[in-house]
Amino acid sequence: MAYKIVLVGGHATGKTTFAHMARTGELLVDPRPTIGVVVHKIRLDGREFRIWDTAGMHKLRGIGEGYCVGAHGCIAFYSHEHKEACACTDIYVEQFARMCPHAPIVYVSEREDWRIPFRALVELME
Ligand SMILES: Nc1nc2c(ncn2[C@@H]2O[C@H](COP(=O)(O)OP(=O)(O)O)[C@@H](O)[C@H]2O)c(=O)[nH]1
Ligand SMILES: [Mg+2]
Repeated sequence: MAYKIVLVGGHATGKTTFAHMARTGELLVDPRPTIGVVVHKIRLDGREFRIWDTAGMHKLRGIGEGYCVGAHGCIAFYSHEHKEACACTDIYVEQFARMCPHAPIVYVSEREDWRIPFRALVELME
């Protein structure tokens, strides 16, 4: 079984860069705003995760909170460099919590080792 993990956060809080790092181990040069959602499969510690990298901008959010359906966990992104975007993160976190009241949410900020939030989620999910 693969865990479904939704990445939420305001624009430019680092979701796509984080997803790229988790997939490739490399920093993403020149990321573009995400449109709707992009789903990636990654493996860590013998587990499989499907990570849903959602758009931060309201106009690009597509079905928005609909992406949360059936999620096992959430990673919420905050950025010191984009403080105004953090208010959006709060809104998306609230939406996630409404849609998936029993799924854990972990919070990340800049340049964190991508494995840490996944391991924290596994502890909470299992
Ligand atoms: N300082 C810093 N900048 C980051 C980090 N992650 C992403 N960025 C920069 O933030 C901008 C937007 O990143 P992106 O991953 O597209 O954000 P998203 O909109 O949340 O998907 C880019 O210029 C990235 O280089 C990080 O961990 N630290
Ligand atoms: Mg993005």
